[in-house]
Order: sequence, then C-alpha cells, then structure tokens
Amino acid sequence: MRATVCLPTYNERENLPRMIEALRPVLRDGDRVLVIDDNSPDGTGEVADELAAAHPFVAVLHRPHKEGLGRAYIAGFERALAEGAELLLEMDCDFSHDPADVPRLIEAAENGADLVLGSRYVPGGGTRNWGLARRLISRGGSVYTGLFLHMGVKDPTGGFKCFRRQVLEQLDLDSVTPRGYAFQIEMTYRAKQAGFKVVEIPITFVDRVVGQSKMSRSVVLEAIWRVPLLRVGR
Ligand SMILES: Nc1nc2c(ncn2[C@@H]2O[C@H](COP(=O)(O)OP(=O)(O)OP(=O)(O)O)[C@@H](O)[C@H]2O)c(=O)[nH]1
Ligand SMILES: [Mg+2]
Repeated sequence: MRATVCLPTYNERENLPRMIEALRPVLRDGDRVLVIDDNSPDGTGEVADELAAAHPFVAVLHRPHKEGLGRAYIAGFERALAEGAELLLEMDCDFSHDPADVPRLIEAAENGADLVLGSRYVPGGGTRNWGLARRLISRGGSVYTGLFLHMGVKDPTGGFKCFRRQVLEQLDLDSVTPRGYAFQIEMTYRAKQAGFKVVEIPITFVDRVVGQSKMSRSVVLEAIWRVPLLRVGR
C-alpha cells in the first residue's frame, strides 16, 4: 500500500534535510513525504522546496500562517488523500520519532490495523532524555484522557501514527478543530467511535536535540478542557 509521511514543520530548517535523508532508505517505491510548512520564519519552506526539487518522493504544502499542528495535518491529509495515498503517517520533524520505526507502523497497518499508534506506554516503549516535568505531563495526560474517554489506549497524546485512508475519509476532518495534544486525542477517539481497529506498537520517544519545541501551556490547557467535551459529544 502506498504511504505518505506527513511532516509538519515550523522552524525546522536544520532538522528537515537530515530527516529526508533518514526517511529515504526506509520508504518503498511509491511512498512519499509531504512537508507541510506554515511559512516558517527561519526559511524551512525554501529548504523544503530545494529538497523537493532534488528528490521526486518529496512534496511541499506551503501554508500562509502558523495555525497549529492540527490544522497543518488536516491540510496535509486532504492533499495526500487527493493524491491517492492509501496509508497516511503523522510524524514530527525533530527526531523525537525515529524514522527507522516507520516500516513497523506501515507493517501494522498492512496487517489489519486501521490506525496504528506509536506508543511510549506499552511494553517495549519509552522516552529518552525527558525531564521529570515532561514525563509527568505526558503520563498525566494519558491518565486524564483514560478517565474520560475509556479508549483502552495507553498513549493517547502521541503524534507518531499511521492511518488507513478509509479512516480519514470517514471522519469529518473539517470539523476537527484542536491544535495540539487534543488533536491527537480527538483523532484517535473519533476513529474508535467509528469502530475502526486501533493498535499500539512500542516506540522510544527521544527529546529533540536541534531547534525549539512548540509545546506550550496553551496546548496543555486546550487538551484539559476539550477531553471532557469529547466525552459528551461536542
Ligand atoms: N506546519 C506546522 N508545523 C508545526 C506547528 N507546530 C509544530 N509543528 C511541527 O510539528 C512537529 C512537532 O512539534 P514540536 O515543536 O516538536 O512539539 P512537540 O513535539 O509537541 O513538543 P516537544 O516534545 O517539546 O518537541 C515539529 O515537526 C514541528 O516543527 C504548526 O503550527 N504548523
Ligand atoms: Mg517535538
């Protein structure tokens, strides 16, 4: 099945060329990378254009403003679906997600999962180089989400995923509005509600070395108020 790795970028000019190089050997013929850049002030968009000119498997979607991860992914999904992708992956461009894990996510989808989650909290998974505060926020987010949504998912806030195209076609993407962690939670919740098969596979999440995190207090707060609302169907 043809896969497209959707790679949102905001100020990742140092990471992006290395990421494309790292993805190249793990992708198969017909697989693609779609960079979704929100007009990064550091010029990541131009770097992406140069990479796309050099590598036929790379394409770029330029967006005019930073609107958060959720909107960037939805725009990328719509493009990749229109271009015929059968599997659509979400992945960060900061090497927190190991490109070498991409074939395992794809394999799990090809073996019957509708949505594959790279999971830090199943046996064999974990985090590396994260301080206590980040570990607590992440664990707390999983527990909080579990209390309200009962999804049976150990790592609902993760952003290393592989969707079968049918899942994205069936969910009403335009009505998915969150930007940060809440986006990840809502996509998985909606997939579960629609009866799709969600499978977690272990990954190790490594804190970024280069560039700056866009994680913010507002991203955490958004998840805190949105998760209970999801439960009541709003
Ligand atoms: N296009 C686009 N990409 C974004 C936006 N916000 C973050 N990203 C990208 O999304 C990926 C994940 O963002 P990070 O800044 O690493 O945020 P995070 O992974 O939630 O937080 P950390 O774990 O602290 O790194 C990276 O590739 C970012 O460049 C955005 O508003 N638009
Ligand atoms: Mg990150």
